Amino acid sequence: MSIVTVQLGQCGNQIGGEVFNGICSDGRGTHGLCSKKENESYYDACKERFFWEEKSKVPVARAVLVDMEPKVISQTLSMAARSGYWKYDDRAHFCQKQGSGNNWANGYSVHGPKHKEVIMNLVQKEAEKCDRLSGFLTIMSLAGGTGSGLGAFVTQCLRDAFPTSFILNHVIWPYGTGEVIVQNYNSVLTLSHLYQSSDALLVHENDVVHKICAQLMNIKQISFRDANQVIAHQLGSVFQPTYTAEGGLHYSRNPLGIDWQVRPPCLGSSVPSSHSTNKPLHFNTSIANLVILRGKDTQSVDLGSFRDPSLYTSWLNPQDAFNAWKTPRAFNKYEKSASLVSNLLKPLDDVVGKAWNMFASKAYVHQYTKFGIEEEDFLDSFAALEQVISSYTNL
Ligand SMILES: Nc1nc2c(ncn2[C@@H]2O[C@H](COP(=O)(O)OP(=O)(O)OP(=O)(O)O)[C@@H](O)[C@H]2O)c(=O)[nH]1
Ligand SMILES: [Mg+2]
Repeated sequence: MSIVTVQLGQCGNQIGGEVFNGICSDGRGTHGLCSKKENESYYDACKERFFWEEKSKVPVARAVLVDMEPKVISQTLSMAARSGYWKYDDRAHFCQKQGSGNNWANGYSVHGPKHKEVIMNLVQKEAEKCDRLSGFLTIMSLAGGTGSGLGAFVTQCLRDAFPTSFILNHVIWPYGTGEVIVQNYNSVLTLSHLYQSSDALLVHENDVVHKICAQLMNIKQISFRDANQVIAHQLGSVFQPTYTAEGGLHYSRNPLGIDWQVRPPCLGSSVPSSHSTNKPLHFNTSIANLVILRGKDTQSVDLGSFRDPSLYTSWLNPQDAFNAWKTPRAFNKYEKSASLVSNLLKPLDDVVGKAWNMFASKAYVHQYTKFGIEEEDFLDSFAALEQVISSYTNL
């Protein structure tokens, strides 16, 4: 099964490059713990999933790179080519001269419709190269203008063009004290739109990743590159091949095929009540947890505590809500590794609250109406996300 990745904006392209780098170096590596045959079958599955092979035999990423400015794309292309182990297709990128200026409306309402055809043609070409397409992975930030606005638009186009394919959106949550003044607006608009067309959102918070770099890795001057390597590592540990449930030497599990997220039954579009922060909210109930174990002794690990019914909402059987994927092939030279994918809500509540406070004084709203995003659109987005928060808190 293959995944087509769409990298959007500065953040999406920089992270995408690190993801393919990490996946390729993990895949190529050999591990003493595993037989040659096992390593080969792992690498074959990894290549089928993320790369196609040209005559030159250098794996080519199944990816489309999109940004409204050229710099990051050209850096990302040459970084890949320099590695010598994999590359991007020279024709699979699209850029313009000037970014979206951190304006979601510019990305969504201007650049989106204007460049829809060429972007979707590139995606179509990548999809046609897959014998078995398992779905799409988009990578973007929530706070800028291109990744978030154009990314939301492109996700809708993907949904229309590939109605039965799985769409997973990986999004970067901005730093709490961010660099972009309108980051909470952009985040609210993106999330509410993705919610309509995406099958699953996978989130990394920049603050959390920063903490990992500072406290666990002891990095003094933390760059985006450091953060992106942590993110790429975590994504790789989720997306690299694992055995199917039946066990045996079959790396055929579709990593996009699980029920990552349960949609609330309806998305209201009424005007939201003013955002209250003093009522106690409960964030700890899970809809689903996925644990991925790789390396030594995976069969003997006790995962019983993940099956505790009190972790999950009462209408779900913990047996269905919890998934464990295991494989003896070690990830990235770790003897053993474990990754957890779980649902999180707290940051959503914070971002919606901050955006709502800003919206109440109509700050910066004219920058959006200028490009055709009206106050009504903001209100619909707030209402949709309030509904999500309420559905999750009532689990
Ligand atoms: N983790 C991580 N975050 C990034 C990176 N680059 C930018 N960001 C975050 O992304 C947000 C800014 O969005 P960008 O991706 O730069 O914006 P863009 O999509 O290029 O949009 P425009 O520049 O407005 O056209 C901020 O929250 C940054 O912290 C990166 O390489 N890694
Ligand atoms: Mg940019």
